[in-house]
Amino acid sequence: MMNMFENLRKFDPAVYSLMKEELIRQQRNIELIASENIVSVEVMETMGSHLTNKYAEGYPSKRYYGGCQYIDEIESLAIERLKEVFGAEHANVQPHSGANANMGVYFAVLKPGDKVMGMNLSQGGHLTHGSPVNISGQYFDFHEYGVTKEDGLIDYENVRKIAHDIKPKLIVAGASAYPRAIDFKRFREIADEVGALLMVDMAHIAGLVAAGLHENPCEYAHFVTSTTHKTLRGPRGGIILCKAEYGKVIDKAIFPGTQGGPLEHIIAAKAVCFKEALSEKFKEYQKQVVKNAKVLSEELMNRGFKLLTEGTDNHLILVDLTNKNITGKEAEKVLDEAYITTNKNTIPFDPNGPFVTSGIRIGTPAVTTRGMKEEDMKVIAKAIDLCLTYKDIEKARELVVGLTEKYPIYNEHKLMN
Ligand code: DSN
Repeated sequence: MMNMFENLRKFDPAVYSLMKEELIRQQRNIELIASENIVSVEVMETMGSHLTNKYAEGYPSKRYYGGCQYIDEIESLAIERLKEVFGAEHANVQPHSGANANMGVYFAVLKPGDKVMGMNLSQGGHLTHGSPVNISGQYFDFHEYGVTKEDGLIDYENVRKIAHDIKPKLIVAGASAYPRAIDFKRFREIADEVGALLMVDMAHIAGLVAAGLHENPCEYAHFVTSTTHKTLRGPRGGIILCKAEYGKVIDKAIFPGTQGGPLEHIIAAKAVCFKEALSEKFKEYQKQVVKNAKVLSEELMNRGFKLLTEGTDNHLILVDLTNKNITGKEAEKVLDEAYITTNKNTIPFDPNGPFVTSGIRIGTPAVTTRGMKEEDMKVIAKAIDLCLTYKDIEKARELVVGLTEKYPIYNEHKLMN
């Protein structure tokens, strides 16, 4: 079978060999980072194509460059498929990332200094939801809400209270480390009570929403942003969905507001991802992601691990390590030695800072793409326990290698020799 990167191998052995090392790492390791996934070869082929040669500033049939007739069709296809996946009225497929998508919405509806509400980063929010180190927190007057100490769930009454106190122009809902379903309807009610707009960043759960396994924020929010590479399993990139009345202002905020030329090779790969997301197979995949996360959370709890909210409704689990005498940073390192990839993560009210943390975040999208099921989650829980409780890295590694050899990635396609 043909090596997909044969020309690169001959021309640039330095880059080729590092890419190969990374492929070996991906094959050997159990990928539990909740925001990562493994794209199809079809998505990968489209990303690595000649479409990267084309400039196409503007939008389909309104470009600032000639020669865009096929690019226009590709981008229109991506837009129509995306609208169908989420039942949205308007879609913009040009944001280069989730951060750019969020910035696009802010630029569309806010002025510097405007009041906004977002979820506290160390309680599950996102950097771009008003963190003081991010442009969002520096240009806008963000006020944070969070979860309760008692149960780790979003404190909706407190959200309402803050909203009434400060009267924000925009409320941002959505999280990057929250294991439970988010009540978008309730967020919209609160927004309406104070005359605010509602933006939902559904990056983590977009695949679940597409499969009907989580309430669809498009029903309630004025704006919905997402990445395309997490549970949605597409190329690395961003999208914005909105009500038709905001279509023009959103498009303008992305181009020319905050971006230049769109990445049409990525937009084409997004179109391929959306076609995948419309399939029955994709729904089955997402169901398995959720089932796997449930089993993994139960197995971890049975083994004495403390989980935020004592379980999960979605694809991710937040492990509170405070009873295990190990920090998140140390746990990430120990697990990596056993070929288990996770990320350290703050837990709500974390006594340690963001570089050390007291938790790890675990997700099932990538292992599910490899074909792993409930029985395999039990093996993963055992391997994690061996690492973090019994410090038996060698035994854990044996379990991991057993699994990753059983479920190879890109098996039928020879990517690299
Ligand atoms: N950095 C992503 C994550 O890991 O959740 C969010 O953008």
